[in-house]
Amino acid sequence: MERTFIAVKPDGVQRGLVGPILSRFEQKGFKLVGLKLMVVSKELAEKHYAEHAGKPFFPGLVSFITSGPVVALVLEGKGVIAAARAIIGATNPLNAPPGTLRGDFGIDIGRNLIHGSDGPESASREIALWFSPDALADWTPAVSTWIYE
Ligand code: IDP
Ligand code: MG
Repeated sequence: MERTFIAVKPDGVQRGLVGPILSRFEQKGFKLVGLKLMVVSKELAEKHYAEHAGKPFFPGLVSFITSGPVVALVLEGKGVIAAARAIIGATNPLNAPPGTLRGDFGIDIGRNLIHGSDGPESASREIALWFSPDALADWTPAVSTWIYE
């Protein structure tokens, strides 16, 4: 089973969208294995977004992501990395179709509500960066056999 790292960014928390966002992943059938609310340090923000260091939007991105609490989670399921990106939608919310989280809830690229790992390497790196292994729960939802054949 694959795992991915998701974060509801400060705009999503401030706007009271944690519940609706988490619901979409739960309703799809993905399993929560890690979940916490935290204010992100500058150090963690810069490590998390290291691939964007040096880009014009980087300083604003780091100050935005550290500006209030985020909700960090790890999801597990078949194909969850790509499926979560599809549920989240395009980086620019105005290009994200209705039905995606960014398409339904966002307008500006710098207020696009959610982060989701973009591949297996970034998922492993980001999960290790945000969660210690003992903070992730190994469990089997009672409904598993009604989601997977
Ligand atoms: P992603 O979140 O869809 O994976 P990335 O290209 O990895 O998009 O960019 C990381 C985050 O940086 C975006 O979610 C967005 O918040 C911010 N960002 C990306 N490009 C721009 C930009 O051109 N202007 C402002 N913010 C940007
Ligand atoms: Mg990205």
